Amino acid sequence: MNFEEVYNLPVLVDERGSLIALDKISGLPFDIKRVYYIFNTKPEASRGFHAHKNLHQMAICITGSCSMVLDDGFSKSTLEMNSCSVGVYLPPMIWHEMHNFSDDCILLVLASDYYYEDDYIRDYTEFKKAAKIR
Ligand code: T46
Repeated sequence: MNFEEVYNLPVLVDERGSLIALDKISGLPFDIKRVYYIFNTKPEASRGFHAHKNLHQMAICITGSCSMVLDDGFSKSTLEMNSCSVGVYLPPMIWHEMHNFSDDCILLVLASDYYYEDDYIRDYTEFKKAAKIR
């Protein structure tokens, strides 16, 4: 992979506890237009299995754990997500899959644009072809 996948998010700690604020100024590589979160995922279920053509995203496991497979069409890596102070950056044209959700997993995702189904590549063969000609 030729991009920085894992971001250690800036934690503001004081005597009351901790707070993380995310925007472009604090290091996020895009402006946020949409936020969604995934929860109550069935133990045997996996999600994702697509890449985005133009969307930039940051995924943060707020509670619990899951694993994230990243694939740029040439190499794959698997990241264990179990910290609310670590963000996984999902730039365009990265095939991603989420597996092994714990019961209590809440996966927060910050996105650079609104939801457009046209932005998804959900076919792996099509993704591999597109990744090769970039
Ligand atoms: C991604 C990974 C990390 C909407 O209507 N609006 C939305 O903003 C989103 C994200 C989804 N949807 C609808 C589309 C489907 O009918 O919600 C349903 C489930 O979406 P999907 O099957 O794409 O969910 P995941 O978990 O496979 O993928 C999601 C995001 O869609 C995707 O952009 O990168 O999480």
